[in-house]
Amino acid sequence: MTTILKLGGSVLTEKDRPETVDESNLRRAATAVARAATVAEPAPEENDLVVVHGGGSFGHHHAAEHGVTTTDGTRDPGAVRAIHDAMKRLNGAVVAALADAGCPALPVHPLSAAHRHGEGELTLPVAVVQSMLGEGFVPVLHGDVVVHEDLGATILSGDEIVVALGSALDADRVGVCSAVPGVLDDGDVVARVESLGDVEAVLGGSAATDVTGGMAAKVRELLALNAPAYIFDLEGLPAFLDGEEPGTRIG
Ligand code: IP8
Repeated sequence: MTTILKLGGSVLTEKDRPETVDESNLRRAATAVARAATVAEPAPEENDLVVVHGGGSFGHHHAAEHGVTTTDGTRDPGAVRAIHDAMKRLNGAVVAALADAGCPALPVHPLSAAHRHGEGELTLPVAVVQSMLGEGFVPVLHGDVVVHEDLGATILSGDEIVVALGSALDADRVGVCSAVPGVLDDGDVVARVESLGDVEAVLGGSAATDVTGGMAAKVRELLALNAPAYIFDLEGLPAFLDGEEPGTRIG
């Protein structure tokens, strides 16, 4: 069983304070992940878990400062390093929290392996992730800045990594732990979204435009996966890791 879990940057960091980890949320998430990675049932060797985390107040802060997005690139190596180094600091904090909780976590930095080319297609080699899983480790990847043919370097979001890994590893389940308990329709969690039509119907009745756009984009990407995906909040994380279906099921 292969599970991919995205821990949202808005869960792990304090969004409005540059480079500030939300220590209590991080500890909560790490405890739940460590438990799932080490429980006897199913045996850890039959239970491959890959963690991906977002940028929160680390990557996004520096990306905005340098005007770098998923489509606006930079050729300034200092800007690339500033964004990447911030993400490495957050990744270090996440891996350390997982390790403290007893999880065999190891860092994987996309800048050193992934790139975009052609029309923006992503190549993300997964051999190292597979080897880590084979040896019982829990790889921890993160949203990053990556080299982009003809644009210098652009942002690679954690969501894109989740989708790429989902296909490449033929994942059985995908979980996205976000700041909200699922796809919301007038404050109520929608149990299941099965098509783009459902997304539009539901998110049409939702709150702020930027939040809606973010959630709609997330849902659209997750619908492209073969595996069922779930969007939930920290409250739902232990249930997801136990094989239950918290929040909204996508697909
Ligand atoms: O928070 C973005 O990842 P996301 C990573 O998953 C950077 O969109 C470097 C801003």
